[in-house]
Amino acid sequence: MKARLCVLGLGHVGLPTAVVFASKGFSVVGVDIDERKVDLVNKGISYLHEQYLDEMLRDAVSRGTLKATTDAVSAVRNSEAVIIAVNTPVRGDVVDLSQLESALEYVRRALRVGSLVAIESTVPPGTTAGLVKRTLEERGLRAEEDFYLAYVPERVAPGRAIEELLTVPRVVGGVGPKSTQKAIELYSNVNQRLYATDATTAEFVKLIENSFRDLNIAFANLLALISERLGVDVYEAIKLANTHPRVNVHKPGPGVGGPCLTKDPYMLFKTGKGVFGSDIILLARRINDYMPLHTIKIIKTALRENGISIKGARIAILGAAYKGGVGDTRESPSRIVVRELLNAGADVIVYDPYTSESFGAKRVSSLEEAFKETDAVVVVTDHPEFKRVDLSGVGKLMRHKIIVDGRRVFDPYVAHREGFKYYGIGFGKRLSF
Ligand code: SAJ
Repeated sequence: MKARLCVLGLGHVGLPTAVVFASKGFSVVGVDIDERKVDLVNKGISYLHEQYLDEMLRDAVSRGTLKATTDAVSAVRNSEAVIIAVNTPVRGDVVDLSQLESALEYVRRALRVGSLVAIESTVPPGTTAGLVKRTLEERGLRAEEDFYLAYVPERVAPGRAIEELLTVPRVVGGVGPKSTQKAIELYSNVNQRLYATDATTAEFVKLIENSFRDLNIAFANLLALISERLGVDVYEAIKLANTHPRVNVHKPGPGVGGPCLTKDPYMLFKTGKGVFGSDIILLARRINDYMPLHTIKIIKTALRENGISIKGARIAILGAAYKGGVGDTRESPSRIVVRELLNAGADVIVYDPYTSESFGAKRVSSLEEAFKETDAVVVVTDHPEFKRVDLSGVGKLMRHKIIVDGRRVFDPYVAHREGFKYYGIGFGKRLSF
């Protein structure tokens, strides 16, 4: 018989995690303070847009392997393993661990002897071996003797959570060797590629991963700005640089969004504050935060060069989501682009096939409507649907054929051939209009 497992926090990480363990025969109880989420889960309905999640959730609930509740204490009391996947937001300089602390309070009260507690929420290095262990030991139980404690960072990208939970390697760091072993035993039921370490290293690894990506994208964005000055195409330059076997520059774009890359680097910065060179993390954040504003600059240049006043110009934004293929709009650069254009008096419309969010601008529900009578189309999100747009068709609908491509979803030369005035982030070449 597989262990009884409880997952505290039914968010973007917790819900797919609960479903995946339930699909492997565990008896899982998911806990959330949000009654709406609990009700939906118990009805077998997912509130997240995740591939495979709907069917797997329905199946787990109908087979009785997954239940949801708001009663954390009973759920913990009846479980041999507890996974904590609550939010740990960062606001300015402050890491808000209040949700983790309240989850720990329930666990502290109800933890069974011999149980495993695995933390998946992103936390400052040292938290599991420090605050978490201290809190759980308050009742007199000892980690490594009476219970086991490990940090197991989540690595799921929203939209591909199920697939990534099953296939992306995981790092498992216990507060001692027995805890690491117990956590490996649990997670090996859903994932075969597990790497053992200690809890603090695992916490550090999580911050390294997202900060590395943020720094790499910031470098790509810097190269885009330099390319515009040089008169070259940054995509071509990066593609060629990446033919070097030891180079892997990411893609530039109109900004970095989502809940992870916009937050975790600040946690790493705080951890390394005062260490020589740690400012590089903040500088990368600043570059990435600047990119939506740079996009506005390009839009303004495009309009000016074509004799169009931004006041009243009809501008279509393709994409509200923070990245391609998902409807998630958390920290999306699109919000900033829309806000700045509305402030400048433009008539802004937003089209996103994955979400109805439009950040206060008008929303349209088809590509045709987005292109119709517009002065400029701005690509903010690299949704696959945008890459398939037939430019010759939609071009006929526009008032002015101007494209500002933030994600290189269109080939500049094809657009040019179709009579568009093409502007792109990092596209410094001047195609003769
Ligand atoms: N982006 C670029 N250029 C790129 C890649 C991404 O501008 O070359 C932008 C995206 O458009 C998006 C933002 O960066 O706005 C973040 O997207 P993402 O695909 O890098 O990542 P997330 O935030 O969806 O998920 C990340 C992942 N981390 C890494 O790839 C190192 C995921 O594996 C983590 O589980 C997740 O953070 C998390 O929860 O921490």
